Amino acid sequence: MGFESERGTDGERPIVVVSNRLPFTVSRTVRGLERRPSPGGLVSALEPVLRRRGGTWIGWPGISLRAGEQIPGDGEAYRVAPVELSETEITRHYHGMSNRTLWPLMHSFPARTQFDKNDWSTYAIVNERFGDVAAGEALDAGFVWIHDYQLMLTPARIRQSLPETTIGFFLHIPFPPHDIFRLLPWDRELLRGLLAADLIGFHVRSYAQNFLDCVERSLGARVNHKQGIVEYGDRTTRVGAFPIGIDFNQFESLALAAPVQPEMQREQVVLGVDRLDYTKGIPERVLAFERLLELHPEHRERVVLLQLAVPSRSQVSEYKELKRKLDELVGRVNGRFATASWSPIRYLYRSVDQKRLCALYRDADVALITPLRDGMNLVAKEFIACQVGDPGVLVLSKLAGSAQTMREALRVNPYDIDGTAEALHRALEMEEGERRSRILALRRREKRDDIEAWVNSFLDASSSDFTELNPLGNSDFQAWLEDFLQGYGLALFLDYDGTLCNLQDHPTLATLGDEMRLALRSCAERPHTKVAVISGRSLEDVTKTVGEPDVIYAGNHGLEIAGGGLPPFIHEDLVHFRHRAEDLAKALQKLEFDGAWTEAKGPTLTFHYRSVPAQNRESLLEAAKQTIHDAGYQARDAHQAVEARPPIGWDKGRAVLHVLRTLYGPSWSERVRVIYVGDDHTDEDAFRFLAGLAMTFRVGSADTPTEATRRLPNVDAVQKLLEWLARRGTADAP
Ligand code: ADQ
Repeated sequence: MGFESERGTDGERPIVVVSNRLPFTVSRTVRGLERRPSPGGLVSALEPVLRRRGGTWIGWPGISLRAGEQIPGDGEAYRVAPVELSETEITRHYHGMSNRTLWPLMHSFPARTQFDKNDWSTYAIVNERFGDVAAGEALDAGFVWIHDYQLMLTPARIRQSLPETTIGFFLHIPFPPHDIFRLLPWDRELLRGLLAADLIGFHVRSYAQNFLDCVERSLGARVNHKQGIVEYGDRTTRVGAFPIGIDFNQFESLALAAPVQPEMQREQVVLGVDRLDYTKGIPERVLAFERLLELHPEHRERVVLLQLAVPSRSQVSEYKELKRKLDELVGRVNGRFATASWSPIRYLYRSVDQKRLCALYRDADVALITPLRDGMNLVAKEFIACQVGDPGVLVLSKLAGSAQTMREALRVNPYDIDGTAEALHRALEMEEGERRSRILALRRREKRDDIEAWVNSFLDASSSDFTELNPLGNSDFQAWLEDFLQGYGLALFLDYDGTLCNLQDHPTLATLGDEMRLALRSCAERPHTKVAVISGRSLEDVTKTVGEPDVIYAGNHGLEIAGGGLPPFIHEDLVHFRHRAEDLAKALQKLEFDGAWTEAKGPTLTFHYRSVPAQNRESLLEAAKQTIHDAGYQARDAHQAVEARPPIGWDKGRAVLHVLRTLYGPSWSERVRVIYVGDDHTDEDAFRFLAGLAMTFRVGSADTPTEATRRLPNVDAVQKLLEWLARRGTADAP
């Protein structure tokens, strides 16, 4: 993983940036709408890039706009497209799913995580809205860049309308290990949402590895861990580490220009700068500072901890609680050690303007940055850029992403209060030579790997060629199935259209290829192996179309079964529907305009509208569904068709179980393993029903959700699987 940092040929093309917030907050005043810059790492990272390249920034403006209200312009070189959110949506999407569920979970705080189904559904709706606005803006742009955990389903939404556009996603917070991520009831949906992107970036390698683990273990995707490539269904996504940087030169020049801060000259200053967030480890930091004063009394009256905390997410109760706790803690430590002329902790609960911040960074003796978990942490980098005078010391939590590259910092475990106190002591005592060596090395790296380098490396990776995974083949099947099958017989269930042959305009055109036929036959001829083809076609049709002698056939989605030595089966309720089916066929035939036609399959029917012009489809479909309902049938959407099925509690899953019990008796699971391969929603019935009972494969596009264990990209992959199954364990097997 990690990508070459050559500039791409289209390095300066406009881009569409999508993030939860616009790069400013809009407020309504007596003078009308006003905008002020939003705080946070992301904005300072991306705004200069958009200004230079042009494009659109899509995000929530911070208030509900009234009809006709326009966001005031700023003469900027890029467009702004606001996404409107209602109060409830803000509560559920932002405060709820984003900040009460994903934020703590992704930072590995499962005990702080709340799960709420309504928050989740609003999250999905809001993500779709962002996706729709983005798709509208992205028609001309070559690249859409989506940011962060509030928008993990947005790539999939954009992909629905823009199949060819390059989509990148960057996660600014950690991606936790599989054991934590899978606590989310919606983990698979989020992973699928992300995999619609072409490129997914994380700050550091370990987050990328965690993600790869999750898609492999929870979705059954094919993964090359070393190269960071994921193949899921018919799509390939690249995954890599892109450690974010800062605008180094800007911080450096602000530090050079800022006047001396008199309050920084009296004592040695230990500086903490954070959003007030429980992930930042601020109480632990205060405790470590207290321990320093206990263990090394020589620092009393000589050192102060200056802690700046920007108010953040103050509506969420966890944050209110943190504020209260911190006020109390600071009060206690100050009460314990303060003297007439000295107070150990100066705590400012507010935002500080950038010039002053840079002066404080420059004049601080130590930056004490101790998050319990942090995606990257830009404060550490800003401090380094501002070291233009007497060099200070960076004490940095090893649980921040930035610690992965900033190895010359004194790295601490923030949970280890004594250890942090000792590191702080060492920092305060460090000689100038050592300080300078460490700072110089840190500065060199941060200057080189600045924000521009970050943006370029991500954009270059998005437009560069890459090696695809080796084609799906025997080694994959071996890894997935060998242990599963070992010592058992095999019952193999296969859908027909879209699984054993490609979908065609008319069912009569869908014939079995020679090689597929051979593979199917070889499987059926293997000892201890049963093959069944289970289709929506009528039993007669599928039996004739496939025409292999040793195979079991199930027609009408399993309502009728025969062949392969099995006693013929017809679902007992079907007798009630024969006549109704004939009447329904006549009623549907009356709707056969514009090339629509009815396929009568005995107890079930399919109304095909593939050749109907798009503009006439909706009304025709509605009429067909109504006709089906009126006849007492159930209407279900199929490939360019609608199916009419009798309302019998039966589906392909139940049909599979019937076959297994008839062939092997009630303890069938002691004798055979079951594999089911299918490509549509009627197979999803089987995937759901057979969960835990079978290994299931969904064929085709990665965009449709599936309950199957794994995916196969296309019909060719099904053929390869059958070939492997047929040869498995024999002399000519690989
Ligand atoms: P944040 O959690 O917001 O970002 P961080 O990377 O530290 O964390 O950025 C905070 C920003 O706010 C810095 O630019 C800092 O200067 C500013 N700031 C903090 N306190 C301030 C104060 N009192 N006054 C003024 N400014 C203040 C998320 C992830 C991080 C990741 C970034 C970027 O949580 O891990 O590094 O995105 O990807």
